[in-house]
Amino acid sequence: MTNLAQWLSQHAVDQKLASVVASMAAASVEIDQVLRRAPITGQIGVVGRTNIQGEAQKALDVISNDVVLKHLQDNPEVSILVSEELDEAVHFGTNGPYLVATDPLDGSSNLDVNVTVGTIFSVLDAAGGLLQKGSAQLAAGYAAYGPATNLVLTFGQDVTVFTLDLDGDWVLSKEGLRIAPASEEYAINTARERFWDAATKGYVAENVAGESGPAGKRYNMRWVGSMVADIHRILMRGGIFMYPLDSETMSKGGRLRLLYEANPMALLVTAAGGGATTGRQKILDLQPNDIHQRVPVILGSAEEVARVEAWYERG
Ligand code: P6P
Repeated sequence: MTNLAQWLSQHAVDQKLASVVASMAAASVEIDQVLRRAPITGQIGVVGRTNIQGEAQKALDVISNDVVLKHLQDNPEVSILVSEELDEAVHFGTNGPYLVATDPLDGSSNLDVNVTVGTIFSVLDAAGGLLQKGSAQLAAGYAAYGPATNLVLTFGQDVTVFTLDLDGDWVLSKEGLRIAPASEEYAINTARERFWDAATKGYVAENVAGESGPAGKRYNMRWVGSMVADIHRILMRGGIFMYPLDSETMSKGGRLRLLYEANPMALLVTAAGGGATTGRQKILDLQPNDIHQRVPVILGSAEEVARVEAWYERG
């Protein structure tokens, strides 16, 4: 069996970049260990603070952020950290060539009910500054803490999956992951239908119409409420994830964050042959204006994403 270190070496990944990915992988192992014992150690629950997003910070949000911070500040190749849990970017004072943007624990509201959550990260050239397009990412990935703990990585071309073994080693479990171009599954929070725009309503209505409708096939709907869980399912068996701009999120630009949720997931899905759009623009082409900027996110199987884009083109 090939492990992460061997795979990175065999694929001649730049050693400094590989060390950044390895640091995030090591942080994810430590976070995995914390999560799996949290109900025993009592680390479930909120800390009575809100982050810049205005969301109640869970104890595990703060712990996970501290774990990532520890691993990255100990890596001389990383000079800047942008985190969902930190109002400002952290400058480590090194000349490290890389910037890491991360959501240390995405979906943490699901922890109390033992649903899959994850750590999402994006690696960029620090010289490019804090506000770079997603197309400039040098690597992106996530750890999914589920029945198995997976690490899903891309350096822009292929998508590779590792599974955490019982001895704490990341073992290669899938290479060259490709996302199914078509699908019969869509993921959207349907409780928000009253806020949706015409394009979202039109696309979902076609799916709900099933075999006798314009889509000509029966669809199923899945919404975990944990982006990493939904995206992992979509990468593994196809589908589309939608958090479109709606009348309620309009004022904030969307729900999900560009630098450390939308961009890394868009690079992964695109590298696997899928599509990633706001509905009107490719996510990877967006020019960020703030490190915590929110954007609409529609990504997944190419044919499904194209149908949504066609709805937006109708105006
Ligand atoms: P809603 C989790 O808080 C998150 O950021 C994503 O992981 C998830 O896809 C989304 O929000 C869920 O949002 O509005 O359905 O609770």
